[in-house]
Amino acid sequence: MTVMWKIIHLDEVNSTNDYAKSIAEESPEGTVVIAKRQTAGKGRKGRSWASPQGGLWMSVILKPERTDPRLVFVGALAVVDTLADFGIRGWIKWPNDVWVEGKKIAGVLTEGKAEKFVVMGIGLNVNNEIPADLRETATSMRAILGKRLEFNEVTNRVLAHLGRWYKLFQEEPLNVIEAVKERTLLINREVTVIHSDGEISGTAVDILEDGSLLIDTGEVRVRVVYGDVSVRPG
Ligand code: BT5
Repeated sequence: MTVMWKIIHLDEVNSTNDYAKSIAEESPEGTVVIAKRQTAGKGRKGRSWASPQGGLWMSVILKPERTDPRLVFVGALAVVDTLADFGIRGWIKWPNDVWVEGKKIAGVLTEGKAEKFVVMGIGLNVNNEIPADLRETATSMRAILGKRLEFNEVTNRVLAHLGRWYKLFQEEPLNVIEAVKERTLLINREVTVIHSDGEISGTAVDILEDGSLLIDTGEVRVRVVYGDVSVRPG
């Protein structure tokens, strides 16, 4: 079923994800919260997400039949396709980042309440400044194209692609996994996966049907379900 989007626009909020979670149970699927600025934008594991004016900070309320961690890929794919519409080549860095020209341009954070709702937060640097401490590692659509973009056009594109990938995901999640594999940076690259209890280094060889990353250490093949992947240079 195609989702109808209903957008709530806010000037400022701590985090669109937190706001969306607070209204999720009584809101229909397809409710979208967009804020001009977030004062406490968040990434995974308590990290912060810089959210000055000019970027797309949005959270989408979804109500899939089952909670599925692979849903995060739907957000990343929507961003990659949006970038392509504006002539930018983006890559998915498993599991939840989008990179352009060696820098991070977007991140996806899914949260939720099992069997009730999923809130998919997407942060995409569009026209915003990149804070000084992130300039080595982050970029924006404006920085890549050398011009400001029509913000609403970017938002509409993200939502259109999101609706399409979400529908495909519900019909057949494996199509989504295949699409991620085609757009990922990591396959055949040397990676280091940082876990809560250590690190594994090796070659990323595949993304499996369950969305996990398969690493070949030279001795064994390890399936990484969730982690922080850093691509080792060289
Ligand atoms: C993410 O976390 O990449 C998920 C980011 C999700 C942000 C959206 S915005 C709308 C919604 N509301 C929220 O509160 N959050 C979501 P993670 O993989 O943990 O990456 C976080 C790291 O990315 C930080 O530690 C920084 O190194 C870097 N970072 C922070 N802000 C950035 C930015 N604007 N652009 C690029 N990199 C950034």
